[in-house]
Amino acid sequence: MEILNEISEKLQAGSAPKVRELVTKALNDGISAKEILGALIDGMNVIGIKFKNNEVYVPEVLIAARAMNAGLTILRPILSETGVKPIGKAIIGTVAGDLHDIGKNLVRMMLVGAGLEVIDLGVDVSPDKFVQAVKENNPDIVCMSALLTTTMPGMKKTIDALGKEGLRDRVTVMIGGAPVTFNYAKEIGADIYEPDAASAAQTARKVVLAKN
Ligand code: B1M
Repeated sequence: MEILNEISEKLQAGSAPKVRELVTKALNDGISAKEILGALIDGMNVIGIKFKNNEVYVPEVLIAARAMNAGLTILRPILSETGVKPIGKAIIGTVAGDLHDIGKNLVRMMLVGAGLEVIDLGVDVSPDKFVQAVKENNPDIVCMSALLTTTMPGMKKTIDALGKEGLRDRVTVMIGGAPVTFNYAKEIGADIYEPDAASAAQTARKVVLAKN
């Protein structure tokens, strides 16, 4: 669909107002929020490849990320629509030292869409902060996101910190993010690895329904 290509292109060009306008138009034209989300992710992927190849630099990536967030803000209420009482609780955050939050925000939205109450701790979340949030909120699931190979160890540190405080058995730990793998999850003692936001939400729903 032409408009989906246009959304992807405007995101790559970093035009938040245009992305906002086109996302609204696409919704009004009856295109599903899921398809529009696909176009936004496609655009961000192109930026990711260009960033890797030094064809674009941090400022361009930041303005593309801002345009992505402009689109996501419009899709959020639709993707999160449930209208029912939460089936369980999750806390989510990007681990210490890591400021990437687009994927984490997507997972958060999809979790809400899957019927969970979500407490978002934001980015650069230390193991202590995760532990404190588990003590305060008693969630069913702790969700951690990492986009840098250098920050992935923060996931293990958080799992270890939960263990130290005697909280590990109370929560299911789910991890994800571009460099994270199933094997890494196994290695550090996480319960679940999911590669994308939709699978993360589906699995979280299954887990909390089985628990509650
Ligand atoms: Co960053 N960055 N970045 N960056 N950045 C990457 C990750 C990188 C792969 C780019 C590259 O070199 N090709 C590279 C990491 C290399 C590595 O570690 N191996 C990199 C680097 C190096 C850096 C800096 C160090 C650059 C610098 O300053 N020299 C720096 C670090 C800053 C820091 O965090 N301390 C940095 C900075 C930035 C920006 C600030 C400019 C910006 C972030 C803006 C923001 O998030 N608000 C940025 C961006 C945007 C990217 C890329 C281009 C795109 C990431 C993204 O948002 N993707 C990225 C390249 C890439 O990934 N192709 C790159 C879209 C998003 C939807 O996907 O987050 O993967 P993603 O989420 C997916 C899945 O992974 C999954 O679901 C989502 C989709 O369904 N998922 C989960 C995510 N979390 C999950 C949790 C789950 C389950 C699934 O369960 C709990």
